Amino acid sequence: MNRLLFASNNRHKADEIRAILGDAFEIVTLREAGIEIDIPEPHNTLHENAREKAMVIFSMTGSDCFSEDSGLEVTMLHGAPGVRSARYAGEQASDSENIEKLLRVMNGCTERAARFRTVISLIWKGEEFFFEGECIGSIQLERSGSNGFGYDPVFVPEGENRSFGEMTLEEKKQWSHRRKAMDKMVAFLLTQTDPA
Ligand code: ITT
Repeated sequence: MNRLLFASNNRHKADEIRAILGDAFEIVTLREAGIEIDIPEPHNTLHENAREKAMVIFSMTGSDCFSEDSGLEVTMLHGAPGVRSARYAGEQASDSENIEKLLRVMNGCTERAARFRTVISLIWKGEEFFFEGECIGSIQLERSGSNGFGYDPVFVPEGENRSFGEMTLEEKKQWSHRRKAMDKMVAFLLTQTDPA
């Protein structure tokens, strides 16, 4: 099985990515690789932050690795919280505090369109490749469900009436921005490696 180092400290992302990949690749998180690091995300774009995370880990390990930066972009907020999604309500904000702020800022708004975006940076044989995915949807008036992470309890993908927070990993996968970006990375890797 092919092993890939995932430059992330977010266990929810790792769980989702494992559910997406099945047996084709073995994902090793930073913690599992014994790497304790909180990589800064100082940039204004998902691409630059994804690159930063992958490059830091590649320069430490020399191993093929990938990272991903994701964000929620709300139309009426001109794309906010965007790259600041994890820190929307403050540097150490919890998921619940971020949702609370979002619902407060959007209080009374009838225009609730939003999308999730993921950008993956893969460092493969010393070269960098980007893969992107998005999921269009809307922000509910209230939370529902407790599955997933981040803004899942308030985000409803277009074509569904349940939030991501009400879905299993398998159900979220059908709609997920992360799955769409991962599919592109896997398609690329399958042209490069033997998944057997
Ligand atoms: P790493 O950088 O260690 O990978 P992180 O949690 O800091 O983990 P990001 O910088 O990419 O990850 O921040 C993404 C934030 O966007 C995340 O904390 C959530 O608030 C939100 N987010 C991204 N994808 C999401 C999803 O599928 N469901 C709900 N919220 C999501």
